[in-house]
Amino acid sequence: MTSPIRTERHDNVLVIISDNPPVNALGQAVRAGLTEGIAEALSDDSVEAVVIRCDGRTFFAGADITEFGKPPQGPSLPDALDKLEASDKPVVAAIHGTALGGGCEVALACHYRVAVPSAKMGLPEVKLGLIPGAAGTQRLPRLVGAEAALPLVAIGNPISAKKAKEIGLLDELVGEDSLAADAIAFAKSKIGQPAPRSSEGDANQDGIKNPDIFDEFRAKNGRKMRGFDAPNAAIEAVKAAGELSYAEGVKKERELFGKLMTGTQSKAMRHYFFAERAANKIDDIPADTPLIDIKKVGIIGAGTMGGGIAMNFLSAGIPVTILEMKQEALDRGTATMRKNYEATAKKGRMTAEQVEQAMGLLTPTLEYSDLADCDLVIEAVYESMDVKKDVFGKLDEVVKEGAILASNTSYLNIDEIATATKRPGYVLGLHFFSPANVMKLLEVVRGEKTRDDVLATAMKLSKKIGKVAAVSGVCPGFIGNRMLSKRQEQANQLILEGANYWEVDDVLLEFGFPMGPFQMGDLAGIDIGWHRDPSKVTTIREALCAVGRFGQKAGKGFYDYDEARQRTPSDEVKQIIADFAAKEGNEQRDISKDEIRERLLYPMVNEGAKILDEGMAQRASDIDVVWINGYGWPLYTGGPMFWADTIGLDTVVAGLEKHGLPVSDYLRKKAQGGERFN
Ligand code: 3H9
Repeated sequence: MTSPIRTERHDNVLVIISDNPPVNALGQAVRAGLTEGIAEALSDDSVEAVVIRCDGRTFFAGADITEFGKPPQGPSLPDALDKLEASDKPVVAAIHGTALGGGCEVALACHYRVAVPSAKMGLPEVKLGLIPGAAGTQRLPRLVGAEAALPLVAIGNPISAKKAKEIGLLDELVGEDSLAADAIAFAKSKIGQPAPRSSEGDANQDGIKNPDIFDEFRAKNGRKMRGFDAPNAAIEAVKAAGELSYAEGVKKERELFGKLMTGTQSKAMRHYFFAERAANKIDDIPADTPLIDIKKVGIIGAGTMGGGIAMNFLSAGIPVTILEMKQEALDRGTATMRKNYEATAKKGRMTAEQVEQAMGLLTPTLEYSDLADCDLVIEAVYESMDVKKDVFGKLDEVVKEGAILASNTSYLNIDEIATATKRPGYVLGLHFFSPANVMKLLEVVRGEKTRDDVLATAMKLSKKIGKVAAVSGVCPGFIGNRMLSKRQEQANQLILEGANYWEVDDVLLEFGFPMGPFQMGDLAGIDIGWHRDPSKVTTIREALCAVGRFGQKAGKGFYDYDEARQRTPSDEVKQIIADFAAKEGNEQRDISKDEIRERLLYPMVNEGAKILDEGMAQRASDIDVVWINGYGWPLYTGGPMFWADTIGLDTVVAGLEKHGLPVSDYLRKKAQGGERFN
């Protein structure tokens, strides 16, 4: 097998080049090649400096994740990097693309780092439930200080080359198109100088002088880190870099890394990494299916949903024409979009110029005919089959041939909507989640007649607008809401049987959800879909509406809210529920947290199994992607289906049976066969 590493001589500089597509992951052959390259440089007296760079789209994007969990094959990355750093000839990392994880650690072990301005650097291991394992947690703080290292190691977002230069992670920015030559020139300029080694630096004194930075960091990022093991280990490792010798610090890192690698969280998060990428692929559609060019998008409805959807395209530089029925609604919708952009700019995530750029791509209109030249039109109008069919009929008349017509419906039948047009092949569902400019998930609903190129275009477009897409077949509620309804059924039933509604919420919070079903109800508004007749009470929600408890916006719903929107359980609601339960003839009893958790979550797994059995989801991991991105299922459990695999499908079946809940044949068969979903 040919090595992915080759060397080139440029005068007295040896250039070690990796060519390991797609992302130059640091697999065994790359590590071996790097080690050989350094040995070659050291054994040749005519070589006076070394450059390490990569071909293809990026510098090393990290360790090869597919090797994790398999027996290790030497040389290990830490060993390879120690050899590299020990070189007495200057070694320069020449960075383009993304130097991530192990790739960033390669750069840290080099004596110097230069990069093109578009490059990014980072240690995203926490996103895989890990911390850097090739001394990154020890070299980085020594190089840039603990305070600058903390967010990189414990939050894991990459930083721009400019920022990397500012904090001292990069020595020099070089020409965007002249990296190879500039890096060689840089290396030559360092010949004869003592090699600076980041394992020997001591810039981390900031963490010693002000040890509070660690607690402050924890306090500031507590919400983001809640439930995750890796960020705390990351903080511990960075702290150790200040307190221990380099060798002891590395030992500490190795211990923490090893524990995380064998734990359940990292397994789940690595599952998710590949799940997200798999979800974008459609099994029965060839990868080279020609796509439809989407140069202009139409949106129908400038309400919260329509406006949010439009912002996705505007932010990606795609012009949008947005249609409303009345000028006032159009003005209100456009003003809200501007306000949202300006709020983002205030937080420093956009420049004022970018706000104007985005808004400049928006054309508001009251005329259907203005949508004629759109390549894709998405309707986000009222959830009624008649209304949707009417809209699609009109669209079919005015919008050019070959354009895609999409519905943002969250549960209506796309096939029926498509019958209102003469182009059912060009109809599909694009189910965005609210707030649509923020939530990552896009459920792409494949109708019976949806053409391959239409679906493939939607998947590609989803990436362009920064969404994580998963395909669903046509069924009520698609993947996400269909499973949610099973959880909601149990939540409603549990409070009638005696569980306190705040306990139901708390069980889900403890599991790792950002909120429970009753908090969610309060946030969305209890009065959604209410008939507005206080004398007609057939559900608990109607009983709450009847006494003006409409949710957070009214200051009271299931909970009472104070000025800071802090919730407190309400005696009034407790009484309403008890009265309602008595009226329905429900016997009240104490219900344990375990029972609550099992009854909320196991029926979802059962529904997920049915969705798979019916072919409504392509793969179990797609269901995990939907729930993690659309409903706040905790990432560190890997999603509902991976979580079920982790606790065992037989456990789920036994739990469902214990609580007298239905078990699908598909789930039962899998459990009996000792199989997993993923
Ligand atoms: C680490 O480094 C641990 C060390 O500290 C310790 C060692 C001791 N390995 O995302 P894309 C595949 S942990 C294997 O669609 P993009 C990916 O599955 C690692 N495969 O492209 C996909 O395959 P397919 C720390 C990998 O342009 C294909 O490459 N590093 C790896 O949208 C294209 O990927 C990270 O966590 C990998 N490391 O984004 C970085 N990375 O085509 C992880 C990618 O079959 N990677 N693949 O579906 C990324 O964030 C993105 O891939 C990147 C490119 C930004 C680089």
